Amino acid sequence: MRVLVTGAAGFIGSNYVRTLLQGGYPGYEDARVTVLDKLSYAGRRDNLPASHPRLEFVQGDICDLPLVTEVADGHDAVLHFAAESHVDRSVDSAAEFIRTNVGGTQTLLDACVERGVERVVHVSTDEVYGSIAQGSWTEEWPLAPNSPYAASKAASDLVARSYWRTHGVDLSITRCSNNYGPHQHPEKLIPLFVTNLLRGEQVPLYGDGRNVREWLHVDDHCRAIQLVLTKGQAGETYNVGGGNELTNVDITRRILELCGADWSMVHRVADRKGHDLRYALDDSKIRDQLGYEPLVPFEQGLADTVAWYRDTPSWWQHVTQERAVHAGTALYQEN
Ligand code: NAD
Ligand code: TDX
Repeated sequence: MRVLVTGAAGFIGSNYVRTLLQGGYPGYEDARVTVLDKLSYAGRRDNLPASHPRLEFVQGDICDLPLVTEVADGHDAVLHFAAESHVDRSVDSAAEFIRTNVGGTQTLLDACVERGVERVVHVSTDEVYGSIAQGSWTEEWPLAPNSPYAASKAASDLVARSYWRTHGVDLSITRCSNNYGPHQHPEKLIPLFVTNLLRGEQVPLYGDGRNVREWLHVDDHCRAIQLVLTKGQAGETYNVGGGNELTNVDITRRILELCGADWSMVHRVADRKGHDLRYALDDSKIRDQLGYEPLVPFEQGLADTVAWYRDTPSWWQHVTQERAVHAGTALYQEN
């Protein structure tokens, strides 16, 4: 078994590959992995083992058709994580999101068709459904993305679906809620707040902080992706949720407590443009059909994540310095 994993120098893909190489997915203990990653600002080679007998790392762009076609050759399955993933950056500038998330997905799938890859999982997000005031989204819910990031992911989902319908690619799509865990770039809420507090700095809470997100540990997301890879049906989409629904004020309080800080460390800043109020998934399909259930208790997962950032400053210190250059733009304007 040979698996090609795109974007696995990033947060979620690297978690998947590390677990796979550690023998964490039954039946895949001997699987060989090729990682294709551009190493954008979000990708880090050191998120993966420096060398491993079952790992090959290729630095390259999923939009580069000759390269992707060559790399795809001989693989049984493709797991497609590579994307521009941060909403605020897409508000600043959308072009790279459309290029990578839409064009890159189309290019990758052309390569899969050309090289006869047998199985593809396209990793997507709950944000494609928009925002929901009450209740939760099933997979049949209409797509109504609000940010350029979410729109680019929705477009890529439709491109992916079309390669199943048109070219007969055995492809499934996953749509997961907000992930948290180690190795997440400090531009996202949890690692940003934790690393700011560890440096004795305030945390920037957008707007009134009443926006709701459903937080799922990255280990649970990756196990769900493995289930979809091995048991999912072609042409089907699977929501992956079951995390904890919390307002941003609630999660901020928990992070403050774990970092030994209080509310005086919160800096209210201008709201994100087009800020989605609430995400909530109905994930009964993957539970009932594939036997998924999240295993990491939220309190434990969050405490472990804070501990990882506390114990691994060498991983994030230089990244937060880069972010400081970005701060001072519209992203962190005061109310
Ligand atoms: P990330 O930003 O941490 O990692 C993205 C990776 O893709 C990086 O290693 C980057 O170098 C690589 N990449 C970017 N552009 C590329 C290109 N053109 N060619 C090759 N590689 C490229 O993202 P993440 O949080 O790990 O998210 C992974 C996937 O999961 C994305 O598709 C995202 O939409 C989806 N997702 C994320 C979350 C979340 O909470 N983070 C939730 C649901 C779904
Ligand atoms: O500094 C901040 N202050 C703040 O209040 C940041 C970075 C975020 N927020 C708010 C905005 C959101 O309501 O916190 C919430 C979470 O923000 P992000 O961590 O940026 O995540 P979100 O926008 O919800 O999107 C995430 O989940 C779905 C991922 O980044 C996406 O890749 C994934 O698809």
